[in-house]
Amino acid sequence: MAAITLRPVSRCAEHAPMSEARKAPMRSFRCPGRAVLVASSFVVKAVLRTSCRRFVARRFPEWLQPEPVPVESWNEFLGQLHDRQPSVLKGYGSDVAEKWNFEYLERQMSGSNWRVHLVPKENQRFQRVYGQGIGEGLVSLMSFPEFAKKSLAADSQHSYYMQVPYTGRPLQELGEDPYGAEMRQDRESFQWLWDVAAKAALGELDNNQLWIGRGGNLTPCHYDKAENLHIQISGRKHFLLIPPEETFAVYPYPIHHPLDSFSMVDFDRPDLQRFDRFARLQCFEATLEPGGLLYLPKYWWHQVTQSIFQQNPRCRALLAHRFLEDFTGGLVERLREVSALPSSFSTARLLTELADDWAEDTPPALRRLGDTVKGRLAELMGGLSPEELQELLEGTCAGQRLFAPVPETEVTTASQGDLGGWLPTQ
Ligand SMILES: O=C(O)CCC(=O)C(=O)O
Repeated sequence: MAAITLRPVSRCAEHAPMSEARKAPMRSFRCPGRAVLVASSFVVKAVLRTSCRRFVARRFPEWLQPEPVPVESWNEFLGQLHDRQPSVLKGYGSDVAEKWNFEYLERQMSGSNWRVHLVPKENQRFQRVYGQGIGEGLVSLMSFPEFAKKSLAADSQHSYYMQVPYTGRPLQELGEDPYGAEMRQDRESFQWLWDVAAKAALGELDNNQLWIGRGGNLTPCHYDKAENLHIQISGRKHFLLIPPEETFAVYPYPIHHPLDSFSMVDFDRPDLQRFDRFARLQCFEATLEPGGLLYLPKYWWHQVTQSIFQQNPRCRALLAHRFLEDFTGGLVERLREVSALPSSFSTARLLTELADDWAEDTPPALRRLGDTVKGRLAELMGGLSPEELQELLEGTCAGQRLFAPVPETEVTTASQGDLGGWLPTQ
């Protein structure tokens, strides 16, 4: 098969370049811990914000009222990307919205088996990492017709959610293209994203992941190490977004736990005694309609829910245009990113371990470095005491060991850029 090469197209060239965007009138957008300047178009936004607020008020308790993510014009959107702040652009993402329904996808994806997440219907939590004692569910390979039939069956015991690569590295590694001719052609509709990525210096694209479901599913709160542009093709999705600065209010699983990029808090039924900082969480919300594009910066925590229309179980498809993950790993790189808490958290943990384990011969400079990182973390988290910080680093928050050692179990993971479990059977 010919390699799938995707070249930038000129759709964005019609729009003003970034330098123009920066000249637009500016206003302040409140974001926890900092003020970010963005340009604005007041009239449209006022309407959008009102509907967003009504929605918010229905879904969240008084103490968890998210701010809406700004819905921007093209230039403002680029400005937000440039500042690495989440933002929504309406009406850009999808020329294919009308035709990507279950019937069309079934025709175009009939030649292969595809990776589908499968969880008990009563919880519908697709946390992408499964195993005994970790999370109920699994990842299974099935044909598209089987997936469509099962996910639409009212009496099914399970919920189904497909997550497959549409372009990028996983397909190139595969060496063949499992999509039908028309769906290959559809990739042209998304090529303008390359221009967006280049303008905002988002880095190298790794893959596009296609998420397909019938609605009602929940992807629990987690963060990714990749910059992400989400395009809603059909149906509607709600994103709850939490800045990296709030990491410790969402209580990540302890480092090295299979779910260590996930929050331990059940957002629907938070245990506020155990997770008391959750009650002070500052978060944002975005609702994506077909054609909507969300910029989700790396390290931002997100919980995603799909809307469901009982009368009309249409397909909900979302394309996640995902850039190379941050695997730098180098200490210097990590320290440079000290405001991106999850990675600093690992660094602090590592340095603490070093300092503790090699008490005799740990070079003083390394110990000082550990203390500096810990100090900065405590500061960023709003002035935690050294004891509280130590508790978090050790995964013993709320005064009790949160996890017994992970049980001997096979862990099925389908998270982040790892699409390795997906194989065609033809
Ligand atoms: O759309 C979803 O349900 C999940 C998307 C997501 O969490 C991601 O792309 O990281």
